[in-house]
Amino acid sequence: MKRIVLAAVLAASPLIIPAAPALAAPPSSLYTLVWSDEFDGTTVDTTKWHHRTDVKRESAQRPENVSIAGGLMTIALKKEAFNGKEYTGGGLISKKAFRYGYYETRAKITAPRGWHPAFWAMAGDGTTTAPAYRRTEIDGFEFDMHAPRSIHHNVHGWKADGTKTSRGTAYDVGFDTSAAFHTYGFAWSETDVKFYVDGTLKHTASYSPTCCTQHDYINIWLTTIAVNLAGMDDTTLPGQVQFDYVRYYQNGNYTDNDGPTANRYTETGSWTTSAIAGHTLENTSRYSGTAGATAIWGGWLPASGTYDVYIYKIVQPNSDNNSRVDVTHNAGTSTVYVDYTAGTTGWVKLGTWPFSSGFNGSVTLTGSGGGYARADAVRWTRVS
Ligand SMILES: [Ca+2]
Ligand SMILES: [Ca+2]
Repeated sequence: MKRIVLAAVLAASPLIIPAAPALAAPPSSLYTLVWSDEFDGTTVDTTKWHHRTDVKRESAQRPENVSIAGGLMTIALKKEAFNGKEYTGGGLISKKAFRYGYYETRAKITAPRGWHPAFWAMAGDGTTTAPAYRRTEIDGFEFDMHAPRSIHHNVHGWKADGTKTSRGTAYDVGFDTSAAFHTYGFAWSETDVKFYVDGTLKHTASYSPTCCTQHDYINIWLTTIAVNLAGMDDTTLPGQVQFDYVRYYQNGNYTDNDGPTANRYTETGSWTTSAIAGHTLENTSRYSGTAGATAIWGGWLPASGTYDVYIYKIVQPNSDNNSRVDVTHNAGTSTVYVDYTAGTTGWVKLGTWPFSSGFNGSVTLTGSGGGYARADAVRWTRVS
């Protein structure tokens, strides 16, 4: 009966549903939102954000140019003298740094010729775009507004000397970025970066660090500066770039013995820092020749579920040929023995087990004394 009534209503009043922009989302349901700002307040949440305050190219960046209202973060683009420049821009840089996962924003860009709006990620705090420690740079979008429909997706690997290697693309984004909000996302994994616009995969760039792109931790930048690549158009200033939200999702996690996750790493017995690099190329591993010395990686999981668990094995002739690895998970503790003298350096899958969300589970490596036990990193990758 209800079905008939509904059908009658639909027949009587034909519904015209406007075409909505595609809803963007992470690449799979195995990703969980772990950090975001919806910009719902009235001021910048300074527990989450640094202001961009550098002076670069044609503009100086000012906190005064960033405002939060109506669920949006707006960067005002002005012609005004400040810090030696004729223009001012601005932006926000997340205080928290992230690694692999899916990053997404929704933005509307009303910026004239000469400006450079961007949604990107790189280690830094906004006081400079060239900190000595920057390594991976991923550009979810960059526009140079003399060519306002040309979107750039890049992966740069910065070296300590300020040079870089780059991979990327530019193409016609297919719409007027000032006419409506669109979503822009990128999924960073150990081996590639996938770029999305309005939920559609547009480009895949390889990520294969050898010298300068280091699996490091990156901060999210939502910024606009003046660059004057082909003239400045001041006739429509002040311009603005608006962000509806920024969201970061993970489908697993890592615990390393260096970097921001090192606080989940502990040791017992005698360990020494090795000159041998681990998974993160510039960072070192640890070793112990003492039978019974342990290295412990604590877990932090983005969601309850089933995870593949891996340990990073550093193969050397003098390594421990029988390290005991105990994995504590929701179904108990499972023991695996790993020969660090055999095979190739890289991730070794220990097994697949259930874990709860949050701080949960651990991996403990125990040296046998039969060569040096070597400790670096553990990885959890959600599979269901
Ligand atoms: Ca919002
Ligand atoms: Ca390490």
